[in-house]
Amino acid sequence: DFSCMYSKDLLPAVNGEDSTKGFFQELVNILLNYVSCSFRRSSKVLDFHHPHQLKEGLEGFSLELPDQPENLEQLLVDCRDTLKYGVKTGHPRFFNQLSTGLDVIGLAGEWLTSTANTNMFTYEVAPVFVLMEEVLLRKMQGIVGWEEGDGVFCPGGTISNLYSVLLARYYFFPEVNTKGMTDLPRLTLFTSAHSHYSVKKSATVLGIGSENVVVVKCDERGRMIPGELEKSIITAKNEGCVPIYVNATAGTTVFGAFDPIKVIADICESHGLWLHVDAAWGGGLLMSKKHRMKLQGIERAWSVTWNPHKMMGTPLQCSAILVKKKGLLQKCNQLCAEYLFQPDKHYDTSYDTGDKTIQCGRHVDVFKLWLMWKAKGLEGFGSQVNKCLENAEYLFTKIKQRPDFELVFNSKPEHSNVCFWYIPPSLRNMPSGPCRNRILHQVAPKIKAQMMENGMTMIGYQPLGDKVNFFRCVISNPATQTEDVDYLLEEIARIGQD
Ligand code: ABU
Repeated sequence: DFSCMYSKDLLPAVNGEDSTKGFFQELVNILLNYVSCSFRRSSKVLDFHHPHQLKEGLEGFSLELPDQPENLEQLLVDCRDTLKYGVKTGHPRFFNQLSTGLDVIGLAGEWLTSTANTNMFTYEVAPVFVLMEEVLLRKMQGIVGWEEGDGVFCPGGTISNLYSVLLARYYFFPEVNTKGMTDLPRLTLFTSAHSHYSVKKSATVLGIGSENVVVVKCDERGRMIPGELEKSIITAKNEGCVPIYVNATAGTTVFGAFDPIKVIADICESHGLWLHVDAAWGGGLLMSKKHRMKLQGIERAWSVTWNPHKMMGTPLQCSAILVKKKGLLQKCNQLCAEYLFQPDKHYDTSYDTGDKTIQCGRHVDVFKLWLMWKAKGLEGFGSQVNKCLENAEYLFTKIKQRPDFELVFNSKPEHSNVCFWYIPPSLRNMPSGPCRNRILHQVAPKIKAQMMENGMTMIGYQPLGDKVNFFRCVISNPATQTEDVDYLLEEIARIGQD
């Protein structure tokens, strides 16, 4: 009976072993029930409540913190309710984000990681995890096509991209670490109009300034136009700026486009620029024999962002920055804090990887990926990726066949992003133009709002450039089947009838 028990009755309390076991068993039941529900199509993806409703408290679930301890039964109820009012991102009908799915082995890895509760900064407190990170980074570098390299797992693609700009700036101007930006010329970065906002954010964070990020034009599919890049670099130089860095995206966030890396690499080479490939989303395709050619030229990058928590289905978060030049991360970031990185330790201190990073404490993000890799192998990941892209192609074909949907662009998706509008009956015969666009812009948000209230599926929308709000379906969940794709379209059409 947990209603009479409190956290003080659990370990390390004397005789606390049985109560701890019992408490965990109850918790595991809650988690297992959630996992099963997540895969059940009849269960909801979400049970939506507005922020004020959750803040006010719901049926015994309160976010407020007490002064007096609450009993274990209440804590178990709180755990159950936390999951109940959340979003089942592992549900086969959750299409809202690039990171989806609920990989059982990955989840086991995450549980173990939390149980171990250690820090990645030194070998002495994370010996196995530090070596696993080395093994994973080496494997990923090999798949990119490098013979050697460096890298680190960090908190998400934005931070990985931040590392790439940080390293590029340090590579060309190492004095920046001591003198700051004052002695530096006006640096310029280049990235495409469809790239992730993190390149601009990096420029802001690093004091380069977002106005010094040149946004290069894309073709209609969202791929950087190399000729435009070359022109922009020449213009920047003529204006007295100093170009240092080009970001090529492998799998843009909205369209899933792949920039032509080989041609961009030629341009970078001829101008002596750092080439970064943001493959946060598209990196997973390197695992597939069928699709890896979409990243041709990535081996010529100086750094690569690759997020296994996206296309490879690793639980959040798991993002790597890979760096071609060995030792640069360490040189750029080390401050040799003596309380952590003592040089006179009795083991090989090159494994105290913490000083390579911009963090101090660092979460263990590698074990779940290492375990998944053991479970699936390269081939298993490859099949997983292939299946997601097949489902995306299925969706693309279905939309093409239906008169009530319209594709944002007509060519086959390169990644698993499919972008489309739902056209309500009243708009179907209206000529295209500002009036139709104004109405169409409101359609996706209205459908999404109703969809979230119903809770049976979830998909994102956004405007982009001159395109009014459209849906972006992304498929990265291996649990998703064609029947789920059909369901999504039917649900949109059903809600969208006017
Ligand atoms: N960092 C990009 C994630 C965006 C998305 O899931 O839609």
